Amino acid sequence: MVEAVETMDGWYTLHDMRTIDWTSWKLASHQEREAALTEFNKILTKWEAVENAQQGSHALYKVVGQKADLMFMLLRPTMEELTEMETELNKSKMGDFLMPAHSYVSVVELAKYRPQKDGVDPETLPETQARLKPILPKWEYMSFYPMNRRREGNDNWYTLEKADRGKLLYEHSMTGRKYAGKVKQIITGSIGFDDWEWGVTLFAHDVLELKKIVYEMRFDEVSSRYGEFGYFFISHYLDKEELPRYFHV
Ligand code: 76R
Repeated sequence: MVEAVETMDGWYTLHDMRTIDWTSWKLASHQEREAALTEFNKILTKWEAVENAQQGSHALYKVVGQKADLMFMLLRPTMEELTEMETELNKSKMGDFLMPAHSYVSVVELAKYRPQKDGVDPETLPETQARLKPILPKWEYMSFYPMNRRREGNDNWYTLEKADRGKLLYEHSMTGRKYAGKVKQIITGSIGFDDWEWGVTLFAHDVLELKKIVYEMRFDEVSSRYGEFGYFFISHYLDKEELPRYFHV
């Protein structure tokens, strides 16, 4: 039996994708639409206060293509809070127009593959804590996709020795570093929570960098031999101030 890897787990994460019921929205009265927007704005302002107090984070993106219209990425210290946020949204007036398109539940994850330095548990370091409880960068573009590690014949991630997995992930991280400042990644673990093993959330200023990093990583052994990928949501940032224009009909 090979040794598992210890994970460091941070904030719980919900990717909540919605399709807007534009037909109902257009049929609603001007007053109803205004009231829905005002209340929605209030909810977002409340979430901003939580983020400013570093008790969670959130971001709202517009999905390109027909998979959804909006993608909320929500992070909180407990899973219960995520349910509360989802329910609050559903009960709000705007909720009447936000049809579920997809969702993904996970938790921010870092793996302890690297040997401990000077006997210091990396989880106690402030930089680790900041990565486990990330304030989302709100860069222009966000891509979300789930993935698995393969277990097929000779390509079985889960029968590899821990040191070998660590080496492959180290090589992978070297590819990642080339994109410093261009792509920010948040890896969330979803084993036991959702249908795939990890969620990958990438942020970029230039959307093409998202294609470039994912393509380049396909050639890293950890992806070429052991990576299995789900579906992709590609989206661009929706600022709170932009909401009246976005919802204007
Ligand atoms: O501890 C660390 O975070 C640094 C080393 C590192 C690990 C352990 C690292 C660095 N990653 C790690 C783990 Mn990653 N990552 C992905 C994807 O599309 C694809 O091919 C893969 C999707 C991207 C784009 C990406 C980016 N990484 C993981 C894991 C968990 C593995 C496990 O336990 O089996 C997954 C699923 C995963 C996937 N990774 C980096 C990046 C980038 C940009 C870095 C460099 C970060 C930096 O050092 O600044």
